[in-house]
Amino acid sequence: MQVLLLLVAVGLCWGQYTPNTVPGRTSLVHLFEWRWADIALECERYLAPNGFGGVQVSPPNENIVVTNPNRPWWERYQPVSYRICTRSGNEDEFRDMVTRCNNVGVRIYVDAVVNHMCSAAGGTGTHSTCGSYFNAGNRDFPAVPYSGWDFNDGKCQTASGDIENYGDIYQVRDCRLVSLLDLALEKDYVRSTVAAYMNHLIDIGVAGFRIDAAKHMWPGDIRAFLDKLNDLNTQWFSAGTKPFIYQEVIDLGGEPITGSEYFGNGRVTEFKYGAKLGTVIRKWNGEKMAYLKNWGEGWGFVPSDRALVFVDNHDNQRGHGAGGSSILTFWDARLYKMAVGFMLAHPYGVTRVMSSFRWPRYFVDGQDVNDWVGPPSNDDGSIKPVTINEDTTCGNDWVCEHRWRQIRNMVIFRNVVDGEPFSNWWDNGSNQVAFGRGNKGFIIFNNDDWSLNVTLQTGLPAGTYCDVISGQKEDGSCTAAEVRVAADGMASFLISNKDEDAFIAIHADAKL
Ligand code: AAO
Repeated sequence: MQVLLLLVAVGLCWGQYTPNTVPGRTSLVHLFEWRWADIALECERYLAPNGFGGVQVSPPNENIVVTNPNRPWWERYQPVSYRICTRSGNEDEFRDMVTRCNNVGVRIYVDAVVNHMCSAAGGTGTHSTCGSYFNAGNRDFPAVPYSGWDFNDGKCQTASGDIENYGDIYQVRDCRLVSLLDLALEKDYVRSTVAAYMNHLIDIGVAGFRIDAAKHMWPGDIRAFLDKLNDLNTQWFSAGTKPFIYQEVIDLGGEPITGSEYFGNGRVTEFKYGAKLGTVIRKWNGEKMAYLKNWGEGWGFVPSDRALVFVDNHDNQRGHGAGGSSILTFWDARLYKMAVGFMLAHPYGVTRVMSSFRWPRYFVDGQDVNDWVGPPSNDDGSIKPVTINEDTTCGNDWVCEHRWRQIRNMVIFRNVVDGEPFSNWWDNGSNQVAFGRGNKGFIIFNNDDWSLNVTLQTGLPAGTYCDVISGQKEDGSCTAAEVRVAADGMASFLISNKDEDAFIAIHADAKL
């Protein structure tokens, strides 16, 4: 018992499992490919006032410039150095963003691409976002510096030098992921260099890291560089706080490498979550929302306190990575809002909301041939700013799902019900389901092809509540549907299957 308590205490101090958000804020948003200047503004004008906990930013370190195809989004996953210098902005702009976001209580999480450098076929020259010279063929990255000694070429046993079989754990860790030069993280020099890069970001004030391609690194090697990390900057975090760590490990089952191998380092991305939720909401494979009663560990997911979850991410929204065609995205807005609403209402995991840019999706034989298209940009390749329309949506082809009323209000819902138990589950045996979060919130979905008309126990105190999906409470009155909860907690719900949004959510702060 004492040992257990000690472990719990140590775990709390490590903090790599907790997102280090300010109290009462729970969700992260991935502002994919945004400029630092726009993120700083968004923290102040939108994320803080609406209770967002933090932002996952695109990789901030210098990357290769790819011109064939023309400036794909994925060039940012091919590092050339650890200088803070990308299409999103330079180090001054990055610092300004971190400071301004932290000052309004919104945290910044960096996507750390430390498994590899650019492709073996990356060529040589100064075609990098800051003009640093490199020679991929010679494994020479003087701006770090890394040289031939620092890569796994000698260790990988495949003929191509690339990962050829995900069933072989040695290939997956020691060979090149899609030809990306694989760093030798067993070397103390490489570990220290990676840690120095991350410490630079920690000192600037970031709250944690997404560890890209964690599956392709040995868990012990990740541990080794994490052990070298500083505590977070005490200008915004209490002394002794460790960075939040979530590792990108795609484990859909069926491969020898599992997410659980990485629990010692921090959380892991639970890819089953979005893949399964998409299947259920699409009603594929005979799935029904009624089956969501034991959502979470009951579906074979990692423990809730080790999971980082999302409906879609920057890869699987365009057919990269894993998850397949069941993944819901902004392209399927009606179902997407339901899925994100369910995720944000449900207590499982730390939740991340996706915020995308629109691209000219074009399918040929079921494959999106434009899956590479980069962020909205000008002719010179610079990323276009995120403009804000009068109706609060975004311009310049930024989708801004996080600004959709239904999604933004569910981010607030999750904050209001934080710590409350999953309660009062109801289902009709089909695709009409409802559940509460203690006496703080209640949500009900109709994903059947007929109307829902039911009276249920909400667990909420008596009163009139404003539905935060069809509208919200503004200046004490409700812009949308109202729900009357009786003295015994019961309330009646009517949801047509033809409604624009076939779900209703109410919570303590939406009481009139
Ligand atoms: C680009 C080009 C490549 C070129 C390369 C170098 O597309 O053709 O060779 O440059 O010139 C991103 C892009 C890549 C891009 C790369 C570098 O997505 O297209 O390559 O930047 O510019 C694996 C990894 C996972 C990775 C994912 C994309 O495990 O870590 O692939 N995600 C991260 C980032 C991602 C980034 C990188 C890593 C690299 O989020 O944006 O790449 O920094 C299986 C495995 C998965 C594996 C997938 C895809 O999944 O389990 O681990 O993900 O395959 O290869 C079923 C199975 C499921 C399986 C899936 C697909 O669903 O259940 O397990 O099928 O087969």
